[in-house]
Amino acid sequence: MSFDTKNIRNVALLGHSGSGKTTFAETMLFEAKALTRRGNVTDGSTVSDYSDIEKERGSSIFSSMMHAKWKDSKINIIDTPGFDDFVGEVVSSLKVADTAVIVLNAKSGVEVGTELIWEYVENYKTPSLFVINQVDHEKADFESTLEQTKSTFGNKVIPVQYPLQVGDGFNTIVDALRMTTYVFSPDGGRPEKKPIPESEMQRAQEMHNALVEAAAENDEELMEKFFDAGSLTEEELAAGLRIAIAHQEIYPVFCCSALNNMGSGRVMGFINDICPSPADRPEAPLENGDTLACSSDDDATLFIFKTISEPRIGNVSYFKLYSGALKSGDELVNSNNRSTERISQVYLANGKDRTQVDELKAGDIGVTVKLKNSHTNDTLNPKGNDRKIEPIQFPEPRVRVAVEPPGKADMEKLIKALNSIAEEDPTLILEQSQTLKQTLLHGQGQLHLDLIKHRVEVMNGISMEFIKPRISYRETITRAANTSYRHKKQSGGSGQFAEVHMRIEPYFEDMPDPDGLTVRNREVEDLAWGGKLAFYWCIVGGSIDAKYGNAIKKGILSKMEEGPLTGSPSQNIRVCIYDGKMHSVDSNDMAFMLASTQAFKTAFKEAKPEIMEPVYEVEILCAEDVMGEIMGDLQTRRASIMGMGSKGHYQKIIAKVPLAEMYKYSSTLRSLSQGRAKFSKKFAEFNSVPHDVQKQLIAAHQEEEAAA
Ligand SMILES: Nc1nc2c(ncn2[C@@H]2O[C@H](COP(=O)(O)OP(=O)(O)OP(=O)(O)O)[C@@H](O)[C@H]2O)c(=O)[nH]1
Ligand SMILES: [Mg+2]
Repeated sequence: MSFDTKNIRNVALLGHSGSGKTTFAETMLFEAKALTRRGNVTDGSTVSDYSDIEKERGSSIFSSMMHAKWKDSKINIIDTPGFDDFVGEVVSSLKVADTAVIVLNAKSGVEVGTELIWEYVENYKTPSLFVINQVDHEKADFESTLEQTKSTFGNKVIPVQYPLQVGDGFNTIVDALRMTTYVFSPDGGRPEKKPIPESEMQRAQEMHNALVEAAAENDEELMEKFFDAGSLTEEELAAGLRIAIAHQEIYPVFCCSALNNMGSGRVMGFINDICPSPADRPEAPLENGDTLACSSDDDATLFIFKTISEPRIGNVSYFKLYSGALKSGDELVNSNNRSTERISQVYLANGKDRTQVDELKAGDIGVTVKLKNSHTNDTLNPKGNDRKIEPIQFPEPRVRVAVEPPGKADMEKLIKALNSIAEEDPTLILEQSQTLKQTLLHGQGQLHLDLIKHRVEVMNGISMEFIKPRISYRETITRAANTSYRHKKQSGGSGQFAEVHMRIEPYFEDMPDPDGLTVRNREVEDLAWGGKLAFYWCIVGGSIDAKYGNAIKKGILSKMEEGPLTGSPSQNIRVCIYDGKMHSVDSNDMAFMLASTQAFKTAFKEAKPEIMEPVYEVEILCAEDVMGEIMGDLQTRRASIMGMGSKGHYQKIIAKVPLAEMYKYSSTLRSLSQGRAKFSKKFAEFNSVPHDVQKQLIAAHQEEEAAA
C-alpha cells in the first residue's frame, strides 16, 4: 500500500555520539510493531547499525533508513551517526527530512556535537524537536539539560514533558500538552494514563500555558480566542502548534528512556499529530532558482540523497520523491547526465532489509537498485522534464593524507578501489596531484580515513599505507631585478641566437606602469596553480620582433611552473621585456624561449625570492575547560589567533594555521579535548614561510634533486 503525502512524516534523528539515537530508533520500530524483538547497540542487534563495522564499534557510521506506521502516518526514520567524522551523513539526511529529532543525553546536557548539528538544522530551516534521553541513567540530570537546551537554543525551546523521577526509578512522565501522567511498567511500552498528581499540577499548568501561548502566537484568530476564553480547545491547540512547529517558532522538548522503552510512543504520536508532512514544508529549491511544490498530481521528481554499493546487487539508491507518484517499472531520465533509467523495483527500507512496494506518493522516501548511471545529488524526471533539485552541499574536507600501495604495480587497483568508495561517499575526495606527485585522500577525520583503509583492505584485498602528504608551496619574489641572457649556438651551417633583457617585479593589482619603460602591450594571465603572471612588452625600436613575444612568455611560464627555489610553482610576478637582440637567420621561437627561461631564472634569484605556504582558517569549538590546552597546542603550530568568543556553552577559536602544521590535527584535538572539541577548516591564503623554514625547505629540495 502507498501513503498519501499528508500522512508521510520524514524524520531525521540527530545528536552527539552516544546520545541514544540508534536505541531510540529501535524503540520506535518496536513500539510501532515493525519489530517483534528489540535489539540493542551493545550486541550489535539493532535494525539501524547493521553493517559489520558498526556492530564491531557499537556505534553508527552510516545513516540508515527505517519506517514505521503510527496511527495515520508512515514515519520515515533516518538514524544518523553522531561521530563528527561522518557529518556528511547528517547533511544528506537533513536535506530530505521534514522534522529533525535532536536527541540529547540527560547525563551530559548540550554537547559539542549538538551545537554543530544545530548549525546544519538552521541552515535547512528544519522544524525540530528535542528528546532528552537516558533519563533512567543514575547520572541523569533532566533539569539542567533542559536549562542548557533553553539557554543554548533560545526561548523557542518549550518543554512538553518532564520525568517525575530521574535515575533508576524512572517510570513516570508528566505531559503538559495532554495534561496527563504516563506511568510505565518495568518493561516499558504502552504506558498507563493517570491524572497529574496534585503536587505537580502547578508546574504542569504553567508548562501547558506556555505551550498554549506559543501555539496561539502565530495565529491572530487563535490569539483572540485565547484572550477571550483563557484557553484553547485540544484541536485549536494542535492547529496552532502545527503552524508554530512548521515555521520553527517552537522547539518542543520531550523526555524518554530509549533503553527501557519508555516514551518513544508519545514522540511518534506528536510527530503524527503535529509535525509537518512534506507538503507542509516550503517548496523545494531547484538548481535554477525555481521551487517545486510537493504534489502527487505533478510529474515524478526523484532526488538521490545517498548511494551505497552492495555485494551482488551493485548500486542501491536512496531517494526522496519530491513530487508526483512513482511506480515500479517507470522510466525516468537523469537530468544531470541525460541517462535513461528504469526504476525496476521500488522498495521501502528497514535497515538492511527492503520490502517491495508498488507505488510511492510525493514526499515519500524510498530505495531502488541497479540504476546504471545515477548517483547522489542527481535528479530523475520523466522524459521532457529536466528539473534539478538543488544539490546537497557536503562539508569541506578537514584532513588529508597521501596513500601508497606497498608495491607500485598495485597503484592502479588502489585508485580504482578508492574511486568507487569516493563515488558512494561525497565527503571523501581523491586527488592525484601532479604538482606534489602524490595521490591524496581528503576526508573528514582520522577515523573516516582509517575506515576507508579498512574497507580497501578487507573488501578489495589491497593493502594501503598512509604517508605524510607533501605541501603545495608557492614561490614569489619580493623586489625588482633586471637581467639579460644571450643564447647562442653554432652547429654546422645554421646557428641559434636570441638575447632577452627583462625586469621582474612583485605583481599586485593596479600597480603603476614600470618606471622608465614604454609599455606597448600588457597581458595579465591567471595561472593554473593560482596567482598571476603580468607580461608586459616594452620593446622600442624593434630590437626584438613582436612575433617572438609568445615564445618568450612560454619560456617564463615553463620556469614558473617549477620555481627555482624548491621546484614549486611561482606566482604574482610582473615581467617587462624591454630590450634584446635578434638575428635575421639564426633567431627562432626555440632560441627565444631558451633565452627567456634562463634570464627569468637568474632574475628570480636576484629578486629576493620567497617561499609561500598555504594557510588555512581553522574554526574550533570546544568545552571551556579544555580551551587552555587547545590554545597551547595551537601556539606550537605557528598559528595566529584571529578571534575568540563563546557559542552557547562552548568556546569558539578562530585561527590561521599553516597547512604544514595541521597533519593529524583531528587526532590531536580529539585526545586533547577527550572528544569535546570539533573543528572545521578552509583555505585562507598563501603566506611567506619564516626564514628558518625556508632554509630547511630549500635544503630538502637540493637533497632530493641530488638523489634523483
Ligand atoms: N541508560 C541508558 N542508556 C542508553 C539509553 N539510550 C541509549 N543508551 C546507551 O547509550 C549508548 C549509545 O547508544 P546509541 O543508541 O548507540 O547512541 P547513538 O546516538 O546512536 O550513537 P552514535 O551512533 O555514535 O551517534 C549505548 O550503550 C546504549 O545502550 C537510555 O535511554 N538509557
Ligand atoms: Mg547510532
